[in-house]
Amino acid sequence: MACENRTTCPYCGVGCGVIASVDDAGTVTVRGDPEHPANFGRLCSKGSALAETLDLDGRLLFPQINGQRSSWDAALDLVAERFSDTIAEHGPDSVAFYVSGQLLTEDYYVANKLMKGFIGSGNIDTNSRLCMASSVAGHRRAFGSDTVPGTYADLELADLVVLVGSNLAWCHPVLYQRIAAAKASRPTMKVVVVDPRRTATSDIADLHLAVRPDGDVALFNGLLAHLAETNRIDEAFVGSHTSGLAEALIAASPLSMAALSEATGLSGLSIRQFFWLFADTERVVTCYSQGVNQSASGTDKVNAIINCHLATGRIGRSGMGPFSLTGQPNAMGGREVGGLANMLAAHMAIENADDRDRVQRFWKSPRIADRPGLKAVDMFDAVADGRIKALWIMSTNPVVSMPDADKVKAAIDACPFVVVSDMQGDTDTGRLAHVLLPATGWGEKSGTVTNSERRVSRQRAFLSGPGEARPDWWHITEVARRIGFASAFDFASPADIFAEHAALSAFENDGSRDFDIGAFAAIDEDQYDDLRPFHWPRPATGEMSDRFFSDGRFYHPDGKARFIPVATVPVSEQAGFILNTGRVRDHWHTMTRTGKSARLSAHMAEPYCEIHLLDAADHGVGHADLVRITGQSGGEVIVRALLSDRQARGSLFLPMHWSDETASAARVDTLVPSLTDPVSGQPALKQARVSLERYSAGFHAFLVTRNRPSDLPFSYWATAKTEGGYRLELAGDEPDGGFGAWLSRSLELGADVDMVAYADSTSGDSRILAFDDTNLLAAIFVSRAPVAVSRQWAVDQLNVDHGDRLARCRLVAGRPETNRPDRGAIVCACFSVGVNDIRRAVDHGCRSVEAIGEALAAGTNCGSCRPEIRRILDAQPLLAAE
Ligand SMILES: Nc1nc2c(c(=O)[nH]1)N[C@H]1C(S)=C(S)[C@@H](COP(=O)(O)OP(=O)(O)OC[C@H]3O[C@@H](n4cnc5c(=O)[nH]c(N)nc54)[C@H](O)[C@@H]3O)O[C@H]1N2
Ligand SMILES: Nc1nc2c(c(=O)[nH]1)N[C@H]1C(S)=C(S)[C@@H](COP(=O)(O)OP(=O)(O)OC[C@H]3O[C@@H](n4cnc5c(=O)[nH]c(N)nc54)[C@H](O)[C@@H]3O)O[C@H]1N2
Ligand code: SF4
Ligand SMILES: [Mo]
Repeated sequence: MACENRTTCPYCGVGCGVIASVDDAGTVTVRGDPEHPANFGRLCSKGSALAETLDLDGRLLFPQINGQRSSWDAALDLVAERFSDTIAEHGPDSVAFYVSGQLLTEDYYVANKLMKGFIGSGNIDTNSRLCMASSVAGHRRAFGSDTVPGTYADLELADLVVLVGSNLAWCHPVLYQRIAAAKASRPTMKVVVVDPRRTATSDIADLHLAVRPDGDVALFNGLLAHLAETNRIDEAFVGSHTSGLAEALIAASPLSMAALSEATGLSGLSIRQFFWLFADTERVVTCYSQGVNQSASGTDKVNAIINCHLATGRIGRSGMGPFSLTGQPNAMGGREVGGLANMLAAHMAIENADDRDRVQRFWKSPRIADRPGLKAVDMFDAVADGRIKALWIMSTNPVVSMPDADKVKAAIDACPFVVVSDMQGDTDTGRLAHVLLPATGWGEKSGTVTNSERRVSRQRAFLSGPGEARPDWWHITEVARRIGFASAFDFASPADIFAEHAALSAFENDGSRDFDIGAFAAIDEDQYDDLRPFHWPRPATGEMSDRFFSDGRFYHPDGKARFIPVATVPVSEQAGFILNTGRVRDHWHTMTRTGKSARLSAHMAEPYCEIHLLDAADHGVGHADLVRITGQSGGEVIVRALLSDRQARGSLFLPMHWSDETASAARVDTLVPSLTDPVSGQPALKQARVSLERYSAGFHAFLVTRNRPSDLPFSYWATAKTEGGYRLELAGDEPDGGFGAWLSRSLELGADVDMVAYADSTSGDSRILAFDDTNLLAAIFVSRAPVAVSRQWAVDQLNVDHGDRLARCRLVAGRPETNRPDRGAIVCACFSVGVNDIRRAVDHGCRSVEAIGEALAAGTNCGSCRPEIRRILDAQPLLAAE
């Protein structure tokens, strides 16, 4: 009998409900929870592959001190002692926590309570600084609170959905599918995508505005001016419920269409089409994500968007409003507990003396941080210059994900005392820790998360933690007790913590603060176990609507919303390419979890740079060449070129996922300077300046192997998990003794291994294959040019029987036999359907995404690959390194 557990996906902010089943043999399978109101049973490719990420490969199983296994007591005592000593000697601001939107609310609550209330410093910041800080700041400027007004249902009810700087199809796939389904059933619904790149999301767009990088403020200022000129201002709403429109209009002072075109990089026609559509449609939702937040003008972009909604009164009503899409599963929960250095707790303000007093009385704490702490970039600067001497990093991998990543790496390396809590043992950040604390992960830990629409859902444990791994809240409370705060951190369970968090949200609130979940202040273990997903607010008494601001009341002291005057960003004329960075469909951040799944690794198996065909030609870069990209402050990456007409000219797009664990030199953030938005402190992660050149290597090679090589003496390498082994792309100089000797050495191939080799002295191509009695152990394809062998076919050879020794020679050709068709690069991760399968189906008469689905099942599970199937149908495949 399988045991079923309702839980929540640990990846993106859509917050899908998952049913995880564990059978008698302990095998886990997952499916979407049909009753969860975020996804109604759907899951994307990442959610569907969750069971494949639960193995123990690379898991941190025991605490470690300086690389040696230690007991929990020794590790916790040491952390408490070093933090206490540092605070005693250098004061509370000499220590810091750098935490994460992937912590559960309960973990986050105790971390914030310890730092702000008991250590007495504001020095707790989070990777949400890199993610949501501009939205938080924009909300607070406009509404007086960090409030997301609407719900997902509003996206389906809208007649126009504007997606600004959001690649929803890949980054919030289930929400994308909900919009796509709504549009399919109501074709009058329109979608506009504002993104410099033509992404998978633009495939459902009626209008794609390939805006100039950072042209967003100009676009929405232009829209505000247009709304005023064409008498579309909702005077009644503006008069009763807002202030500051006149100043905002002066700042948005109408540019001529030519100037607006210049500032936005868009044609006059497309600008007009957008303005007319927005002006004429009452039910508009404007969703925004990292193309908005991660910018030096991020907060202004947020307010430029909100200004247009306030001006038209399109907020707080069904099917309309500004909508910030949160990235991480618990970005919202982190904001609720005050995990940002400039927040307090329960949406109270650290700058406000009454709020500080209230929180301190509630916590009965000896002290309270009296000013904001250091924001992420400043925090790592303070680590670098020695002001911060003890640092605890939880559930984030800043050596990969922070801008100026080499500087951050050096700062952590030089810090006198670094603690890292992680599930994995060997992350780029964990390698630098003095103390490593093993954390339980998804499926092993319990707590709550809040999704983009303010819906709180339970994550439930259905597996026991491996080794001695313990939940993060336990790490923190144990250290707090040892520092001397036993009674304040005497929590027995996540339910206990949640109850206190709920009580604080209601404490002396009376409707003055948006975040109130007082209904759960007395929740007990059983009720917590049974907790169904709910929207906040949920005050102890009285009903509140799921949607905020329906009564036109905001949280500034005068109850009004504010228009914020925002200045149009001048067009930058710097030399070089603009480096745009972001995500791919099937990987999550630094890949410590999705990298474990062969299916998820098949979609994009190598770090790449998307470059416009003409820019590539200008730089002598051909299809599948390697390129070297250099940042202004010296960072450098080497990645595969992916030529495309979907990329804007003058821009490069690099995914953020590869680390020193998975590639030789592909940490994108080594190229990105730590320039931040002046209001929010959020780094501009999408607008670095870089230069590009073709990288010429003595040879290129492709290796499939059952075991991971023990050494990689190549100037370029990238590795990915495959079914039955690994695939590696290599380039550089020939290793000592040649490839055969290297393979034998580094894979520890015994003398009984059957090696089949082929070399063509004219072309320089060579191939070496190693077999045991029945299986392929490794195959390497070496060439002076980028290797042309079919990757998927080669990978598949790890999983077929090669007992017939004569047939082995045929493999050397590197080409599939006709009875074993080559799938080509994997498009559908759920059913492992490749591009060649789809092309063959097209040849056999399949002419629609649905027909392909019927023939091959591709696109019929999570649906994340449907835009790519459509593109293959349109004969415009986007293929990485193939
Ligand atoms: N598959 C996958 N999904 C994820 C994640 C993941 O790692 N993998 N991470 C999650 C997290 S934490 C986050 S924050 C979200 C991020 O979700 P998104 O914000 O949707 O993703 P990104 O790829 O970072 O960037 C979005 C788009 O911004 C565009 N852009 C760049 N510069 C500009 C600009 O100046 N103006 C405008 N308008 N657009 C611009 C980029 O071209 C890119 O397509 O995704 C979440 N979901
Ligand atoms: N250039 C560029 N840089 C970016 C971005 C970008 O778009 N461009 N995006 C930024 C954004 S929006 C984000 S959110 C960040 C994300 O960047 P990170 O937060 O650094 O990335 P993750 O890989 O999600 O790191 C999470 C870590 O926590 C571990 N972990 C997982 N679950 C648990 C748990 O329950 N407990 C503990 N203790 N550890 C756990 C994982 O193994 C992993 O090491 O990157 C930012 N950096
Ligand atoms: S859309 Fe995908 S990654 Fe996001 S919560 Fe749902 S299943 Fe998880
Ligand atoms: Mo994020």
